[in-house]
Amino acid sequence: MELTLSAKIHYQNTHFITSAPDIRHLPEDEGIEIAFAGRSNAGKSSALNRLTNQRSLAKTSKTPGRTQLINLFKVQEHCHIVDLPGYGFAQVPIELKKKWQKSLGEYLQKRECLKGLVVLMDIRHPMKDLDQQLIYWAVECNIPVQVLLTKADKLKSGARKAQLNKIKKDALEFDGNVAVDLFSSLKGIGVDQLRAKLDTWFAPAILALEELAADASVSEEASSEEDTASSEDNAE
Ligand SMILES: Nc1nc2c(ncn2[C@@H]2O[C@H](COP(=O)(O)OP(=O)(O)OP(=O)(O)O)[C@@H](O)[C@H]2O)c(=O)[nH]1
Ligand SMILES: [Mg+2]
Repeated sequence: MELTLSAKIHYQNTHFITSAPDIRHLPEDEGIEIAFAGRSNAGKSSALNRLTNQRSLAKTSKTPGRTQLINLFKVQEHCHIVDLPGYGFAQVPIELKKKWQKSLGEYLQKRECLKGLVVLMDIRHPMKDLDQQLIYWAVECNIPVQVLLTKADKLKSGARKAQLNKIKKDALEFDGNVAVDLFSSLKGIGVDQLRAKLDTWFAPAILALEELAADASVSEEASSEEDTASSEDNAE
């Protein structure tokens, strides 16, 4: 079931919280977290900046492997986004690669608050081994996946559609909750759709907060009624 929100999430309010060298150093496992993952240079940081309408919330770079730390951002109370370090960067020593793969697997399996994974792939080089591995892990852990075919502006409209259809078909192989969409940070393609998807993933946290607020105002009303009743009693 998809939840709809009465209150809008303002992605432009997103702000940086902390950088962690590995998942053990992330803050408390609470609320709802959505992770952005993908190969180095796939366009993760650019997508985050576009999503939040901020020029330099996440650092972008022409040199692959720029984001080496796990960066945590807060969208609003109990709603977080994580920018994971890019994988598949050729110049990284094999030992480091293995260590990172291990901790990525651990993060997906153990982080209870992780409720959605956005996997970004350059539309011209999608579904590499590590992309597939990551999606398999997420499906196994029942985490919904949104694949974004980034830099869609690099292909002409016909080739773009053909690639989207091909990858949508490939994604059926995972036999899980795996959606595929086009994306371009440069041209703004797919941005509203991405916000709508994140809204549905964040919805349980927002609804829980709304319920808490409603409960608080009901109990406040009840106590003010009691106050009025007792002052009437006193007046008698
Ligand atoms: N044409 C085009 N270029 C893009 C787009 N998104 C990102 N780029 C370029 O791709 C390069 C890498 O973008 P980043 O957003 O830094 O990629 P990243 O996935 O965060 O990279 P790492 O942090 O190194 O893993 C930069 O030169 C961006 O300007 C896009 O939508 N269209
Ligand atoms: Mg980055």
